[in-house]
Amino acid sequence: MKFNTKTIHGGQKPDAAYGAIMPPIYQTSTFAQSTPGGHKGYEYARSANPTRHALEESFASIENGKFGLAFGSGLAAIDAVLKLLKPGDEVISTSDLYGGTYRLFTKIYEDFGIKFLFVGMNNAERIEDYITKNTKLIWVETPTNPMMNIIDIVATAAIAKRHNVLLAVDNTFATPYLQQPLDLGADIVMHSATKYLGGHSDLVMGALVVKDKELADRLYFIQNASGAICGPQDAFLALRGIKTLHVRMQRHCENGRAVAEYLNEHPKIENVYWPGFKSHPNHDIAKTQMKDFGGMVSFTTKGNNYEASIKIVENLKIFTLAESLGGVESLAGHPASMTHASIPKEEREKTGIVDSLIRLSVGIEDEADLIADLKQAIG
Ligand code: P1T
Repeated sequence: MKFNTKTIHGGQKPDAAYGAIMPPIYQTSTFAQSTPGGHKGYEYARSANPTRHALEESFASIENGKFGLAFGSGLAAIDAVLKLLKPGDEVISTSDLYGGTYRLFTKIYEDFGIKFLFVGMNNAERIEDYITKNTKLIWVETPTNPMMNIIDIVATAAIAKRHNVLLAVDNTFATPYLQQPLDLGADIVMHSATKYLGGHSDLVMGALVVKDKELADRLYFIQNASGAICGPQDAFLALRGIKTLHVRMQRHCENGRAVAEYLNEHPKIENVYWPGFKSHPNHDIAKTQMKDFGGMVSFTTKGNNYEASIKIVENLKIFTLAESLGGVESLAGHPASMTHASIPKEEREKTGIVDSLIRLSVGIEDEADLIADLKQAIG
C-alpha cells in the first residue's frame, strides 16, 4: 500500500459489530467478562481500547512500523521513552529542540540520575565523539523546533547501531508524509500528534512507533504501567485527521515555500530559516531524507529588533499568535517567550533562538492571503 492510501486505510477495517466505516468511539472504562479472563480482547481501557487500538494501527502503518502507541500528549510519549532508561544512563540530544522536551530532560530526568548532553548535530559524525559506555539513547528532532536544522538520520542511525544505542526521532515537524525515520534506520519515531497528524488544533496527543517487538513490548508495558494514554474521543479525531494528512501536507509545503521566499526577499527581515533554501547548511540532506520541506518557517527582523518582531506578531490578522503548530490554520509564535521560554536565555541564544525570532506554522489557507497578511504586518 502506498502512503496516501495508508493514511485512509492503513491498519483499518470496518467495525466488526455493524460494519461502521469509521471506528466507533468506545467511550467506556471497562469491558464485560463472562468468566475471569473471558473477554473479547479488551478488559480495561487503560490497557487497551478499540478506538485507540485502531489509531495505534494507523500510526504504525503510516510510519512503516509494526507497533504504534498513542499517549495523552507528545510529552507523555517522550516520557515513556525516557522510562526505558536507568540512573547513570546518558542521552545525547540535539541542542536545538522543543522547549518542553528540554524541560522534561533537564528538570525531571536529570534528578533521576540520567545525564543529557545537548549537541549541535549539523555534522552528524560529531555525535560519535560524545558516546560513552553509558550512552543508551540518541534523541533527534529533524527539522528542529524552531531553528529548522536538519539532522542526517541515516548517518546518525549508523553511529547508533555501531554503539548499540537506541535512536529516537521526533518526527513532529516533518510527518511521515515527508520523512519516515524507521526506514532510515531509527529505532523509535515519536510525534506530538497534537500537530500535523491531528491537523485541526482540536486535540493534544502523542505517538510512538517502532518495528522491534521486544522494544514495543517494553514501551507497551510502560504505557500501561504509567497510564498516560489518550481517550477514545481524541483517538477518533486523530484518526479522522490522519485521513487527510497527505493533502494537507502538500498544501502546507506549497504555502511554506511561498512564505519563506517572500520573507527572504523582504528588506526588513534578516534571517529566514527554512530547509528548502539552497543556502540552508543541510539542504542536501533535507533533499535526500525529505520529500519536500514542510510548512514551518522561522525568521528574525533586521538588527535582531525585538520591538519590531513583537509589532509583527501583534499586527498579524490571518496568522494567529498562539503556541502550537501543524493545524490547518496559520499560527505565529515568539519562541523566546512562548514555546522555548523554559530554556535559559544563554542556552537559547547559542542555538539561534534570539529575542527577535518569530516562528510561523504556515496553514493551508490561500497563499495570497497569507502573503498579504505578512506584508501588512511587517509594514
Ligand atoms: O505538546 P505536546 O503534544 O505534549 O508535544 C510536545 C512536543 C514534542 N515535540 C515537538 C517537536 C513539539 O513541537 C512539541 C510541542 N510543541 C509545541 C507546543 C510548540 O508550539 O512548539
